[in-house]
Amino acid sequence: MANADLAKLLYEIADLLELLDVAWKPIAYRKAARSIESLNMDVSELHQKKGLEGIKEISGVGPGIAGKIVEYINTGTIGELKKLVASAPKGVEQFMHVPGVGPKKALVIAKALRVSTIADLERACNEHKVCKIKGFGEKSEADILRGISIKTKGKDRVLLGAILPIARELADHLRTHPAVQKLEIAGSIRRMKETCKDIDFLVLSKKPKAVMDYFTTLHEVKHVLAKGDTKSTVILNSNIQADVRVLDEKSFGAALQYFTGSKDHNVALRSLAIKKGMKLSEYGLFDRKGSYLAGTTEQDVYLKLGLSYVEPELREATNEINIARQGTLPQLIPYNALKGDLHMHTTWSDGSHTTENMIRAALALGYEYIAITDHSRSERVARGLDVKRLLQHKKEVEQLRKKYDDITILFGSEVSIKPDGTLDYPGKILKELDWVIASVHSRFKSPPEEMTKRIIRAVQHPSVHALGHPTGRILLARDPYAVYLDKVASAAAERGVALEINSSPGRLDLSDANIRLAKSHHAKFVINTDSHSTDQMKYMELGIAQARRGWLEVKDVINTLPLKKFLKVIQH
Ligand code: DGT
Ligand code: CA
Ligand code: ZN
Repeated sequence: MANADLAKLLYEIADLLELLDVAWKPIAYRKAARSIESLNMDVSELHQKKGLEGIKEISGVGPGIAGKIVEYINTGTIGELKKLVASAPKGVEQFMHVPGVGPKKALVIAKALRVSTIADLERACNEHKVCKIKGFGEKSEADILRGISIKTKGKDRVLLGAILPIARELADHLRTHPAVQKLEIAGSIRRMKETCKDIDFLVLSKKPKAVMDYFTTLHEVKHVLAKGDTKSTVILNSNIQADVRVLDEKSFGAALQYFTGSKDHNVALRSLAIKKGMKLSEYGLFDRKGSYLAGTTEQDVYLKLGLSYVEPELREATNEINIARQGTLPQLIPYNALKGDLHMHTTWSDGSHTTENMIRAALALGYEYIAITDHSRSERVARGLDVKRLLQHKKEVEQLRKKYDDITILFGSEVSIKPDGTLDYPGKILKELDWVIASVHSRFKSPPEEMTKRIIRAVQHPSVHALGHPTGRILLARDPYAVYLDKVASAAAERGVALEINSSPGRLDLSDANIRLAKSHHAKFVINTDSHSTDQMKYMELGIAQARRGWLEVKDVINTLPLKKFLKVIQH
């Protein structure tokens, strides 16, 4: 059982209690939800081992909530939640999950308009009924519409960070079957797109029927939607759809090319083939008379079309085909190019693991250097460090350096950028730090001129080395804030401040398009995980993928530098 599912229910109870104007309890439920989220073991396992007492030992979980948790472990539901949902006016529960609405507004809307479905609410916004409710305006109406579109658009997509491990595990499982000679993951996952709709597998086999039988009866499979001779579609236990296609040797490469997409890349490639008097399909590349030219490997297909090989991450029809014709595609940054991770949190602020745990994890990954960057003092919910605790933490790091001399540990901070563009510690304190990331954590809704000015002011501060998650977006949940990134990138480039590519699966901020934009303004980049626990350090791969989708090379990314050079570059 996933702790995340339970935490979600607890958050929901908190929201509903708040809606019903119950005092204190919402805070208690949220606190418990947060502890469950960052718990290092499965709650049901904990319950099995230690019973109710074990649950009560979780920090922030009192006896009342512990009882609810045990109820969830035993029955899969919480009676209290059902009761609360029933007592809230119809529709409220759905509305409050629309980004930008929340419990309070949801209640007002449901009462004022007597609407009970998201579709009704959308219609009411379009008919300008919402802006007429007391306390709402045209801006909040537009916000709600945007929230609905995020919610419905994102419905069928899954974060790459969530689908990739599922796809890989299933791929490994399928590869064990003797009839499977070769298996590749195609589609948006192979392109490492930040969100994906489904899993596309391609299998090379002489025994398609055996492969179909095996695939459709795997224990990971919940429903079989279609089972054919060479293609099947299933829904996995994780509710994700997966397709398998079986191919023969001669068309495996052509099919891999075709089913990797993107659709737009394929359209451009096919029209190039036509121009050259050839025909390209998922079965192969053929000449005018229909004789087979290529198809066993993707490389052959691109080569015969007169192109250099196009890496999957570049196949988005952003001009890669023209540039491949000239043979001048970038040498993309390799997946093993990074020498350090420069954004991570510890138990000093809102991380789940100690500084020492994080250092050990970084050592295990073979890094030459890392930076410890807990939150600054204004981030109260994230237990940001006041000056006194910051200096205490620094002492701890100085001690740990003696114990771990195989890795260079920079002592830094993720310092919040205040609304006026000043930083959350005085200049004298910032000078004590080896590495400073400046990030926006508040007032996301300022007009773009203001936000741009605010961020540029921070970037120009002499102590800042990097700009954290530069657009603040949360995938499938929150739009980026409005900011003129070209101007920010130029200012950063001028000051030698790196723009972060935050590898956290729900951020991947900067986006691929923004990376290209920033690069065109001569910005340099740093790829970090922003880990809040040791296991999140593995997400670096996603940030590198994003950098590759943004056409970056080794020279664009400062944490590809070996230690000495890196330290030189960050000296201001
Ligand atoms: P997704 O699944 O929405 O995250 O994105 P993809 O790119 O994986 O799309 P999907 O699964 O619908 O199809 C996989 C690839 O197959 C797609 O990238 C290109 C190719 N493909 C599928 N349908 C068509 C089509 O109608 N025309 C063309 N040219 N290619 C297609
Ligand atoms: Ca797909
Ligand atoms: Zn952070």
